[in-house]
Amino acid sequence: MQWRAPAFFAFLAALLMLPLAVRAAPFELEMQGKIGKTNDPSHTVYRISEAELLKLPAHTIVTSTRWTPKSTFTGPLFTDVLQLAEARGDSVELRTFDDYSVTLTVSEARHYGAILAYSMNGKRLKVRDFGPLFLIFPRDAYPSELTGAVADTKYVWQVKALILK
Ligand SMILES: Nc1nc2c(c(=O)[nH]1)N[C@H]1C(S)=C(S)[C@@H](COP(=O)(O)O)O[C@H]1N2
Ligand SMILES: [Mo]
Repeated sequence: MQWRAPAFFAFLAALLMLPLAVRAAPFELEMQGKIGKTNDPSHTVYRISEAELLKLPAHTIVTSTRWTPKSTFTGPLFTDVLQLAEARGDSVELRTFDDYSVTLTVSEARHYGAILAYSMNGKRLKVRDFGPLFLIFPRDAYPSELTGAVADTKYVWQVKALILK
């Protein structure tokens, strides 16, 4: 019977480590450009950890988008994220993991209360379903302003960096 013990403990160890392997690595959001605060050795970038982003007050927008049915999106206000690095620019370029880029004004994001959503219907967004961060506007509340070809360019998923201009 004694030979079973090592096998049992190896099995137990593998079982305990499983969540570590399955869990996605924490994401980071990078801010650059006209920012007042940096946290990297070159003093040009402010890296926001996932933990720091999750600590910001969570806001909710219930809306459909062109890609998703009516859903509850949760995340910090986009303007609260900008404040983490003391952003000064009037406009901000969003860059994504799929190399898309669009530039918005900070005032339009503030006006509509856009959020950087990390979850949809209570589930964290994965990179393959618009995660880790999806810029959401209250489209259903302002259909004439927030639908159409120009507005569509502003719903940005897979956000990885914000460049203040
Ligand atoms: N991450 C990411 N977000 C994005 C895009 C993209 O290519 N990647 N395209 C933008 C543009 S230009 C528009 S019009 C719509 C495109 O959506 P579609 O690819 O479903 O047509 O999403 C916007 N958000
Ligand atoms: Mo587009």
